[in-house]
Amino acid sequence: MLLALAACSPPASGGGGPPDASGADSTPARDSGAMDSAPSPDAGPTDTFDGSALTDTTDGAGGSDGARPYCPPHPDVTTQPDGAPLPNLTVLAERMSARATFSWQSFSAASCDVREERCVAAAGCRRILRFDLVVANVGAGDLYLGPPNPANRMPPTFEHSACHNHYHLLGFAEFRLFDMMGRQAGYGHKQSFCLLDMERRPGAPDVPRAQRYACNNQGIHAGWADIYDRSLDCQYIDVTDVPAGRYRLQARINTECHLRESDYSDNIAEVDIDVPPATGTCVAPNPTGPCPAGMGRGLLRDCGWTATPPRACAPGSRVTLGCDNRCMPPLGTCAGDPMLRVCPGMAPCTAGGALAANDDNTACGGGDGGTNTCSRVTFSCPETGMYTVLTGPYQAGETYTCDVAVAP
Ligand SMILES: [Ca+2]
Ligand SMILES: [Ca+2]
Repeated sequence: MLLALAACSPPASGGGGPPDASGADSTPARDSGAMDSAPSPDAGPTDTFDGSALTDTTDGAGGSDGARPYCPPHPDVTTQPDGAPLPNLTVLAERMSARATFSWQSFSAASCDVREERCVAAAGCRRILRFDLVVANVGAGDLYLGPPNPANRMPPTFEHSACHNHYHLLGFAEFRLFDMMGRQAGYGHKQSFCLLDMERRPGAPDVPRAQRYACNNQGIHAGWADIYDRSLDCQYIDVTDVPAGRYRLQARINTECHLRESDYSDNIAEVDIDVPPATGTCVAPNPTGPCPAGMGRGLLRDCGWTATPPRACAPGSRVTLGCDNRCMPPLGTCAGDPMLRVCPGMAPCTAGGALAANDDNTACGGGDGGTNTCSRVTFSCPETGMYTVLTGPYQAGETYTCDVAVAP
């Protein structure tokens, strides 16, 4: 299913942080390109948490509108008819800390996290605090964005990501870490690509049982929640330089107020979190090794792949291959939701070193809510005249078939 999700590789655990209860990803697969993150390096705007949590100190504009405490005057992009009940998004604070983990991760300079999103301060070995962001619609009406297409994804609200090849909704969420003196110690920034129904909220009246919105028709139904799993790109704060101690983790959503809501005062959640002393360090990613709990999702993961025997090609020639018998011309066979990565030479490679990679061949059928979850890539044969194809399921451990064929 998706385009570019889970980030990189899953290094050694960094010490005694909050227990990683999960063991397995409990969240449903985000159906399609999911989301991403954003430009804004380590520092980001500064803010303080105490007192004026609802008063923006960075964006300047806005503040005077009582109904939108920190909203700059941006247009909203939702499409509720006039008079229809409005949605109300809120962050579930307890879910931020419930599965928080500290770990070391090696970021290549070519990774989207570094190259475009700048979610970490620099390439190399970084210590990151990963956590889930659960955004519930507790309002009376649906949040509705509709199909993601260029017609309604134009600047300044939406920005095209060359790295992930899809449109980012700007100003979806910001994360900050404060010390107990209220000083900002870390910053993260995420831009949603895909808002959808992922979890039905218990207890809400008249909540439909079936998911209504997905990546091809985006929104969050009243009574449902969207989940940004901790394994996703940029769903973290870089804490490499943060000393051990108690901190306050803050998430703020709909920061630019592009999404129209009935209440903007509940868009900030804060939870205390203990940063343990740093231990361990990055371990070299092993693309064909097992995936640590919660980290085995998406095209960029560096675990859970299966290597196929090296193949030869004519250096410089264009090679197309795939396990995609749902597009013309058919190539190989596909079942489930496979992915492909092509590595130069005769050994498995990390995401940053790949010649090409693909989750869903969206050229036909579409992966984002469409029907084609099969994979196909085209790349230039490297100078060595050898390449190695890795295959794997979108979600590590799931059943899939990816019998690769090379186009004649
Ligand atoms: Ca709200
Ligand atoms: Ca796929």
